Amino acid sequence: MTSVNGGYDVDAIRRDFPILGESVYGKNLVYLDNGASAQKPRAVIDSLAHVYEAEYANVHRGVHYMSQKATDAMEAAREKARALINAEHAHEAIFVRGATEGINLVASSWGRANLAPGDEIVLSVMEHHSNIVPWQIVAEQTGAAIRVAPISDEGVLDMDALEALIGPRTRMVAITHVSNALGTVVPVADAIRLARRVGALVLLDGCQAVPHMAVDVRALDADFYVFSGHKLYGPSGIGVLYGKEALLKAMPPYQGGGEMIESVTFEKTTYAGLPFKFEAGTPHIAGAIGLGAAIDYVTGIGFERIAAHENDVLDYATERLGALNSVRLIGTAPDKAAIVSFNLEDVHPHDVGTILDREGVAVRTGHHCAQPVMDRFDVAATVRASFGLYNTRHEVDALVDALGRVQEIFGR
Ligand code: C6P
Repeated sequence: MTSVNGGYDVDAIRRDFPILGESVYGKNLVYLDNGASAQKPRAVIDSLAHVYEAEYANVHRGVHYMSQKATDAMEAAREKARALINAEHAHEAIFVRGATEGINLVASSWGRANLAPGDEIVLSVMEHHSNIVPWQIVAEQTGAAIRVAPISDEGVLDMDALEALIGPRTRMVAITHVSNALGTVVPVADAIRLARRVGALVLLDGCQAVPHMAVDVRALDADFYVFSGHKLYGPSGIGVLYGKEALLKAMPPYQGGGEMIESVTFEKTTYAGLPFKFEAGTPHIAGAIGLGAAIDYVTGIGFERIAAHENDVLDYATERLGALNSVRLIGTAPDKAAIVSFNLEDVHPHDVGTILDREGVAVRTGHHCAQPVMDRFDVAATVRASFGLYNTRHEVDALVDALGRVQEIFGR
């Protein structure tokens, strides 16, 4: 079952992921919940074990050998994160717990320092709650207002409406690069051009983009970009906030504590430089190093090949699901990445998910932390299959067969 994509050997790739050999309820695991979190290749698992076996101590503090070794390994991982998104400087890559913390950091630090009553933050309808709620909190604290750009029935961002919303009061445009609920790829470069006309900043939520495509923050001219390690085949509890150096330098710290200071007295405390100013406390050392291993893994395969493979699986899934009369696809944008959301007639998505699970097929059901998207399509929830670099057409067949089982049970 080798893919036809330039020698992309999906069987060999699958063997890199031990968990894919597991069975659930006596069936082969068909893991189609990568949008929630991706599985880990042996290289990442080994790197975590290696940290604790051979190079663990606290970082940036000790003069001793092990501390030095752990520090070097963590800083090497930061350099890998820099290269992954083509940032100019490694110190523009701040290690955070994940995309959620990255957005909260910007909303809180930049937002409280720069927003005033009358200022506007522009979001889109298809944001994850992580890119809505932090802005609502800072809007409440500063008197700024939130404006929301609509999407079409296909789930495409309405660029005319976005253009009309971005005006002289806009200070920040915070939008997703790829929608987690719909799979839509947003033309973020165009959105950034619109923001530039009025001097507004742009934060891109790259959580669902970074695992599927090459990202170049400099070519995009993004001001801030966030992603989570666990969706990129790395550990959970670690992610990256990219910010342009000048912006990060001007921002006040988000949290205070060890590691982020230059000197502390009760009279006056001065802060460390980048990236440490934003990394208070002992970081997720092994997580950062494991994320570096994950970055090596995906870049070793290459995003062009990953995208070609995943798009083939996505097209096949769209075709097979679209051919079922009982299926309503939700999110049919022409440009999509690795996600297919749908409902099955009047069967509740949770019932669908539960039956699929008994067939060994793992999908996510619910509102996907994107309730405004559910409201937009007038549904309470959807079933979402989200693909990764190891999924196959054969697994799409398993999903479709399992949906047949749902229809049997519900007498459809
Ligand atoms: N979406 C999903 O099943 P964290 O939890 O911080 O790693 O990522 C938050 C987040 C932010 N933006 C987007 C676009 C996301 O998809 C997510 C996480 C998962 O869709 C879990 S809710």
